[in-house]
Amino acid sequence: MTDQPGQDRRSRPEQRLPIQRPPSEPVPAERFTSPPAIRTFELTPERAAGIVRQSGSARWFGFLATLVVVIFVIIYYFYELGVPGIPGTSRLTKEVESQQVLLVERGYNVYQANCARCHGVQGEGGIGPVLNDQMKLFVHLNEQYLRNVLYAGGRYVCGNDKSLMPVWDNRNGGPLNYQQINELIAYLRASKGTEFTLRDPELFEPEVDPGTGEIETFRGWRDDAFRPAPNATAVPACWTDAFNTPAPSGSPAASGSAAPVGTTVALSALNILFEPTTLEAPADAPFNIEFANNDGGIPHNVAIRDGGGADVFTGETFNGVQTRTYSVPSLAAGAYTFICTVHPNMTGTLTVQ
Ligand code: HEC
Ligand SMILES: [Cu+2]
Repeated sequence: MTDQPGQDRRSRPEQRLPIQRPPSEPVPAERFTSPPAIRTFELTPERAAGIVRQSGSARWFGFLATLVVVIFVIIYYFYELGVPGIPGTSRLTKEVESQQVLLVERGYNVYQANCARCHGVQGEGGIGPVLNDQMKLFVHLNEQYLRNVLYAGGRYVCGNDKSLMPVWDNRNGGPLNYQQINELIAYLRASKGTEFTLRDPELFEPEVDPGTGEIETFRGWRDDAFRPAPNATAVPACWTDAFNTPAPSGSPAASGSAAPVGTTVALSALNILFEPTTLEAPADAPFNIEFANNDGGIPHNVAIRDGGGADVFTGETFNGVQTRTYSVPSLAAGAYTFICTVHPNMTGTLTVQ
């Protein structure tokens, strides 16, 4: 560069606006379309590599997304239905079981409130027949039978229209609704192997034993492992038939036809109770019991047990109203109890002296 601009200015042609336009040329036809570089479909190697990379990761993404869904479905399947071969892993089964437990726990309260006074707190029997017998629970007391008995009342059992057991189902005029009947049946058939929580009948809160501070529990009656012996006699359809068979031979059972010898004591049964409940008899001498069953259509008998609970005499069971005289063999002095085999709640004391 020089510091003499004048010189410089002189040496160059002076440029002034407007600048002269260059001579116009005819425009090539191609200028009206996109340039050939854009119109070409060929891939550059970079672009091709980019596409390959992109679709590769898209495939991975799709594969992983599908995998997540598939794994979820499999896990959920096993979560709901349980892992094969591992018991207790199925959510659905657990749900069903907890529903069943709830039914049984409610059924316990329904039973204690309505049935225990006749059938015993543990189903051991009383005015009504025993219910906790394994042989009975095995087939006789099945769900449908229980439904029928509760619907029709005690007359369903032996056809006795004077049966002491009323109708329970409210579709037939009884006091229990459909749900309570289901709960009862669940309790009657509940397993011995399961421990259930005792709950307050109104609040349904677990009952706590005030002594130990622990939650009180109960168990069902039915033994899951029970199988009747091959030669076992089936439970008769009518429960009293089990008592009407004569006492086994060899036992000192008496029949009404034997001629009375020795002292005779009178005993009667009315409304599933003995009257009187205390008897006296002479020691070491045979005596007779004149037994009047005044309960129409209801079977009773008299059996005598010694202090240790062993049977010393079992009288024949017969339906009322009837009177029979039992001949009792001589007994040693002591205190005995007499019971009705049919109704375990019918008891009295016999003093032999
Ligand atoms: C008033 C006493 C009484 C009450 C309360 C009672 N029962 Fe009974 N139950 C009987 C008598 C008695 C029989 C026998 C039927 C007959 O032959 O008369 C019987 C029979 C039955 C039988 C049939 C037993 C068998 O061996 O076939 C079942 C089951 C039964 N009761 C369940 C119940 C249930 C469940 C309740 C509570 C809702 C209940 N009972 C309440 C007196 C009672
Ligand atoms: Cu009886």
